[in-house]
Amino acid sequence: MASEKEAALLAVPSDSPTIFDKIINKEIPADIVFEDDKVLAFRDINPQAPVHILLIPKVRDGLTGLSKAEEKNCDVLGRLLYTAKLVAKQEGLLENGFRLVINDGPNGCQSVYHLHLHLLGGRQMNWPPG
Ligand code: TR5
Repeated sequence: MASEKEAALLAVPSDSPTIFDKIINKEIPADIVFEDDKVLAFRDINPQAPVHILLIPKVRDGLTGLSKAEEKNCDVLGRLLYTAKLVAKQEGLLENGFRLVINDGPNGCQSVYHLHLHLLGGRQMNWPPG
């Protein structure tokens, strides 16, 4: 069976509803750490660090990925970044730092086509990323 990342390499970019819509609509459970009217943040099911949280816009509005961003999306993009800082603080990551990642498209290893930020922390990160 293909791993999540192998599946990502095979994933076809699509505008169809994703698993994140079900999480937004509370049709499937998620470990939600932050929610307001625009942004939802929940723990990644397959964490790559002691803290691994996904931040998503609650309304996708065409944002299958960052490459689809338009000027009309600037407010929610800013809100996502600022919320990442709030959640990093909530998770105790401000002192030692953290990493934000946006995977985009097949080369970026994106597997879920609903824009999301990965907030990773709680360990030393490496550079360059794989
Ligand atoms: O590969 P990209 O950047 O698209 O990231 C998608 C992320 O969604 C991966 O890190 C997955 O581990 C994560 N993911 C996938 C599912 C899922 C999830 N995180 C929380 N809850 C999840 N559920 C319930 N189902 C998933 N298929």
